[in-house]
Amino acid sequence: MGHEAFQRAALVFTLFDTNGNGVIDEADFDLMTERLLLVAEDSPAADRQALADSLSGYWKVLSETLDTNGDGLINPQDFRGFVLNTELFGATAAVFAEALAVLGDPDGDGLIERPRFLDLMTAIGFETPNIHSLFDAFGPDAEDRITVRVWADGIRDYYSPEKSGIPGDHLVPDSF
Ligand SMILES: [Ca+2]
Ligand SMILES: [Ca+2]
Ligand SMILES: [Ca+2]
Repeated sequence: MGHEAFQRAALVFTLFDTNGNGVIDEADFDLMTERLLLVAEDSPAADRQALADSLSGYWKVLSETLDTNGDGLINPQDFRGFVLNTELFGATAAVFAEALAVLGDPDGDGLIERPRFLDLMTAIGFETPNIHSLFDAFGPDAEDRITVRVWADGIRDYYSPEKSGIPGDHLVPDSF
């Protein structure tokens, strides 16, 4: 796994540690779900449910594979092992990627406007300048929109250990 992928993985850990106590547990996923659904109040109920399901599924995979001592907590060392398991990590991330990208498109026209993208990514915990850089790297159209497909693919790439020099690298702060 390249340096960029390690940095992206480390950033994912800090983001999923939503309450910032240094470990990931189920409460972090509940909080992340709550924050995203608050942004996506106008999305169809099925899309909102899909997001909630994808995050609870994510937690289920994490806890079943990484919480070896069964205390309900996952530390950064545990998490690194998961990220190296590309098959498991990729499949889990792909479900989340689809569900998250769809929340960017409440009217279902396949396009995501920048403010919505900013709100969702802010809810996850990314920094504003990094979010704008990422959106720009996705090549928005003349009306400053990207497609759901481009974003979903971008999220999957973000989680792919073999990828480097991708738009998602814009999410890793220079100081990270
Ligand atoms: Ca936590
Ligand atoms: Ca544990
Ligand atoms: Ca739309």
